[in-house]
Amino acid sequence: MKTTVLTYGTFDLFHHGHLKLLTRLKALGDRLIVGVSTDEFNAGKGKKTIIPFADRIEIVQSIKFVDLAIPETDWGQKARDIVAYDVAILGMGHDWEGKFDHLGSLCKVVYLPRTEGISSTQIKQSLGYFDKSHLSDLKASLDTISSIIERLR
Ligand code: C2G
Repeated sequence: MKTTVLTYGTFDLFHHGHLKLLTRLKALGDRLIVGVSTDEFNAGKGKKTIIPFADRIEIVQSIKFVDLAIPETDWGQKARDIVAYDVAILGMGHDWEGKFDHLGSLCKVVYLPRTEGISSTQIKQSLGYFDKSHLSDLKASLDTISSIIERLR
């Protein structure tokens, strides 16, 4: 009897926090199904992604231990997916703690610790830092570093 694990996410700018979570979820069972939020569903979450849905789901499906990637189109689909795929465990990062407990009547619901120090939002902010509006800040920092080096010579 295969144990199917199910999770959902945006997986924008896929990073090691996502990978670690998916790795730990797969270790809970034999089959891992990942719902990837569509761009339209993300708009509903108030999330604008950098990477379009088609590319985000292709990346997730390409992960060798992900058995199936499916579109996530609405909040209500979790219950349908749990039944349709005979899911034993729904797993999410702990930022969702408690939000899906109501699905506990259909399957086990677990929340795993997030990976600290990385998030799609942080990556976007870092990318934003190097746009032209920050060049003066960057130049000032470089000038400071140069003067410190001069003094140390
Ligand atoms: N995550 C993590 N560590 C991070 C970042 C994210 O463990 N440093 C986890 C999140 O807790 C989540 C999963 O990776 O379980 C996907 O994160 P997001 O792409 O941010 O997904 P989110 O926008 O939270 O969408 O219906 C549920 C939603 O689709 C979840």
